[in-house]
Amino acid sequence: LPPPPGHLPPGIPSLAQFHVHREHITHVGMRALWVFFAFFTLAVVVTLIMAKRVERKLRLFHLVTGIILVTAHASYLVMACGMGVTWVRSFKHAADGAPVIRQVFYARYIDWAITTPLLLLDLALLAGMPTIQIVTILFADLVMVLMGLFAGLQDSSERSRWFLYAISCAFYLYVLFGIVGAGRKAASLQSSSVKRIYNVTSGMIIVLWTGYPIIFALTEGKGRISVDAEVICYGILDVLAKIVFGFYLLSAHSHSEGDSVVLPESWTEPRGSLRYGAIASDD
Ligand code: RET
Repeated sequence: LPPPPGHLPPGIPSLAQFHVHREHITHVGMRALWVFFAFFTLAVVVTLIMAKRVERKLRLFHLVTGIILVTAHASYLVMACGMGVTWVRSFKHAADGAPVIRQVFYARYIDWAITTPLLLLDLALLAGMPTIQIVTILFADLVMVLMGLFAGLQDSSERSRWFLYAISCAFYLYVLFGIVGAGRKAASLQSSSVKRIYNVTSGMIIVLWTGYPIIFALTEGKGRISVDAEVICYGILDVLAKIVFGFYLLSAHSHSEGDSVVLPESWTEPRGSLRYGAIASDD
């Protein structure tokens, strides 16, 4: 046992100096994580059923949406099991002057690094954007998420945390300009139903995605809201930006006959029994 304060040898700091205030998730936030996990599990099952109902060559959006939902499902499972989380110093001080450390769920950034490019891919495929523009927007989005991750983990300097945040926001703006500029231009060449679906889905992205940097600024940035509230706010946005967005796209698109994205046969049909991968069987 450490000696009681006041009985320490000279030169040894008192234990009171090591006191830190911890902001962490409680049973409310943990329960919320399990509820979001259940939502995503259900959404994966519904997507599979919806995919089975259409021809294989029309399943591109089901595939992309399915991967997005499975990733979110896995990420909520990991977080609900108490993984993918770390302690990061917050730059504020508790009422008693003690430094504050806060739990940061970095697992969600791994989720976003996979799912946000795929959500943008959904939109880009709908609009029929040129490949080079799709690649540029997807990479800008990836940089946005990675810069955000390092902003969230940066705890040696508050200024550099905000600097990384600002860079991430700049990449986010680039993505938004891509959606309203190049994306809209490509969509304007498509049928009126695709144009309408593009307007709704791109509008959803602009409104919902903007919530994420706001929550970040209030939590990892300023430490204004609790870890539980953060989990619930991100969870609601995730459900809207992944499940509601995905199902709207799937149902609206499958009702607009005639202008569905059709996969090339080589993507959906077996490659023939004569070949093992790229090598012919008699080689
Ligand atoms: C961060 C912090 C740094 C600044 C910006 C951010 C943007 C995050 C976004 C996340 C979108 C997530 C989605 C998840 C899936 O459902 C990284 C929070 C700009 C836009 C759509």
